[in-house]
Amino acid sequence: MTETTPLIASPELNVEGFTRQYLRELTYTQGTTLERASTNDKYLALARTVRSYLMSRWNRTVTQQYHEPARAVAYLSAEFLLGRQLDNALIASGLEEIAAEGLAGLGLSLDELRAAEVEPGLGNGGLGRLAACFIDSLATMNIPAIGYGIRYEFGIFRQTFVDGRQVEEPDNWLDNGSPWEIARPEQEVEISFGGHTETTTVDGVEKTTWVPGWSVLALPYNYMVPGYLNGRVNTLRLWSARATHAFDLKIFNYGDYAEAVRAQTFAENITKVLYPEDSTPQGKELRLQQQYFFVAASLHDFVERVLEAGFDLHDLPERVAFQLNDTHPVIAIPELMRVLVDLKGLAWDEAWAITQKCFAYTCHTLLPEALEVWPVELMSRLLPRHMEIIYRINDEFLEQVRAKFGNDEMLVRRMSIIAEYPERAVRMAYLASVGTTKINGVAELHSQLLRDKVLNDFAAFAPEKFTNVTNGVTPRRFVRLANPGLSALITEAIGDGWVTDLSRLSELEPFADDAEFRRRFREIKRGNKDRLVTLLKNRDGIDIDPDTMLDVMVKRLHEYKRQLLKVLHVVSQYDRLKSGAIDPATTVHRTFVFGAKAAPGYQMAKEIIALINHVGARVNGDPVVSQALRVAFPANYNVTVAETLVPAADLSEQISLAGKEASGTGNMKFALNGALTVGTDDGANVEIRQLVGDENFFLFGLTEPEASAIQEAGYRPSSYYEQNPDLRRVLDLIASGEFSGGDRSVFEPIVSNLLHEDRFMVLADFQSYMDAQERVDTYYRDQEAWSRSAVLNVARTGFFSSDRSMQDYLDRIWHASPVPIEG
Ligand code: B1N
Repeated sequence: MTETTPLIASPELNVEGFTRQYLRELTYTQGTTLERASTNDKYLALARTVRSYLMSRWNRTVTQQYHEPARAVAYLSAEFLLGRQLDNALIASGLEEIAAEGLAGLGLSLDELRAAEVEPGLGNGGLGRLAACFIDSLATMNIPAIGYGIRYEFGIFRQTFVDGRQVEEPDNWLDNGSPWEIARPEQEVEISFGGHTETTTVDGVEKTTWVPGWSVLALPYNYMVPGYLNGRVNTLRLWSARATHAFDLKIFNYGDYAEAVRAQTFAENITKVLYPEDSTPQGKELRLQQQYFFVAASLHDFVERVLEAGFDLHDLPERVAFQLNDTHPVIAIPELMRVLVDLKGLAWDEAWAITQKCFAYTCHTLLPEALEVWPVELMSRLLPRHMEIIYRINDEFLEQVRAKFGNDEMLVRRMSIIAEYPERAVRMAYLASVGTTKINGVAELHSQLLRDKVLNDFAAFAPEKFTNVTNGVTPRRFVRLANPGLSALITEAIGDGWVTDLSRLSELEPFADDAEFRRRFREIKRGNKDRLVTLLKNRDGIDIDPDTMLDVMVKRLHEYKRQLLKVLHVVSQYDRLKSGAIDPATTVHRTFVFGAKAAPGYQMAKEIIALINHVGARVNGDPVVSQALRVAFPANYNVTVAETLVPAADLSEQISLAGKEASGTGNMKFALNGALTVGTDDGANVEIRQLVGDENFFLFGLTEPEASAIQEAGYRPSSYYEQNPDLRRVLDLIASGEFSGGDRSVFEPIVSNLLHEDRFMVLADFQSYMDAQERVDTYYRDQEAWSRSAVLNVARTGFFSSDRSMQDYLDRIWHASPVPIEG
């Protein structure tokens, strides 16, 4: 491709240039005037203005990639939880101050307009947000990378509370226009499903073809992924489903207009909605359709469009590393085999060697029920050719297992990609383990447990495949953007290099002992609390007191994360304040902030939400208790809320049962913003504590080996109830109807589950948690000591930048190198 487009300069990077471009967008794109424009018009014009500054960088990046192809990373993920785009684009383009000034000159407020953006909630929680952090880091580190995912028409549901219970509403994020995406209908891809396979023998060679039953179109939408001030803009490509034209036409020709429109709807269903399950896949047919849909479109896109014509596919591993974000895209493995063998005519063994080299797999869980399996019946019906390919992969793999370990049929059955019970099903994590070069966990402890427990047979078979990459978060969004006050203080102290090299935060260490620095640090924290006060007041009508300790637990609602343990602590404090055991005047005043969505079908999680809200109402309504203790549970916690909440927090609650949280990433965001952690020895907490030091972290609870040992010996939660009078009071109080208007039946299922099952050992860790909270109170009274620890948390957690995670993936898995953008 020779470029003949005359160079169109970006708008000038000054207030005048910005203002001119803004008025142009308002006039020519929005078709309105300053006087008539709605807030949404003004926001859209702003978004397009900022976008126009990044556009030539985007073009330059794509053109350079075309002329100097290098090994690229293709990150395949069913979720990208991006958060708002405007702010990030503003800092990446260096436009922040210019935009604020330019808008002010027109009588507009940047803050007001940025609040008009509806965030794309195309993910559930940590896994989706991690993908968004990773592509931000790859762009900033100048790595040729492309993200591939799904453009859900409805992202994660909007949560509201009715009588304290969760109600889900559709997330119409596209309703007000979507200025950050560019559709490329001419690059659509046809994706097929169903039908049957046919095998013929030509010149003694067997050849199988798939004769599909139906197909849909995958329409790509491109999103900019701007690097931070480095001239690179990578691409995130999200696929949307449409009916095929042929299908339409055929029905139109029969004259059945209504049927043709129905077909359209049927096709578009595939990308209609994000499944709101976090860690508990439901095995729904539509979900498998989604997975195959985006994966097949992405592989096709890379092979047929990104690679130059005539590219020798034997060299594919030199040009791409496909990273599989959990098992959701693992169907890509048999799909690439199908492309190479059936469509491109490569021999099976060659194709298999290429496939294994191209893929790597990240596992994000330890819960056995979270590992995806697809019934063979469903897989054969929807993807008959892929099912055959999986069988052959499995047969050859199990032959190797026998060759290596002898004819241990128990072992062979354990390692088979096909499970036999309770029904025949494809174990996607096993397929991923067999079909990739590398398998990684997301924190040291998690990777070790993967090797020792969840995938131990596979680790014995191919130990060299297993590695760890501890998660990270992007410092651009979660420090620089979310915490402007702290960012300015850090930059004043050590310069601004930390934004792209977070390890430099260690240079802050000496400032922990500087009283003036600590005073300013506290002042910033206080200012961040004021921002949160305003947000919760305006958004939720919730009043919180910025002079209390902000004790925050925000994450998906799941029993293993143990929001219940936090509730038991709140109830215990309530009880002690009410009974006079502690004095509301002298105790440390706390605001407990919760944020959590429950999967809509997860009953127990929804009961726990109701319990939090009911306890909150009782606590906040009690004239004595509420002097010292308040509960705030804003509905619909999302990335946008996190950006105000995280910088305001004093205490970060990371209290999962040891061995259950793969990593956690909220834990990193809080520590980086100077909250202290009360946490178990789980996930990345382990590494946070090692780095910040025991004296700056409130550790409690069983270790993973201890918890496992108790489980093996037979865990009896009621024994803790019987032996601990404090715990008994708390559980009895909940059971008494104290928080349910006297109705004892409402929370009975929760209490009874804790007493008789308690899968995640809440009762076993209760006392240890209460003791840790006692230490928190004592420490918080010494504000100098507390803020010293808080500064040290910031100074010592630079390791948790997603830039570092990306460097680890590059070194251990991808082996790709930076390509700076010229010009
Ligand atoms: O992935 C995060 C980790 O920090 C968390 O510890 C982990 O819980 C989270 C099915 C998941 N694991 N599995 C999921 C999400 C959606 C879905 O449909 C599973 N999310 C995690 C990042 O590594």
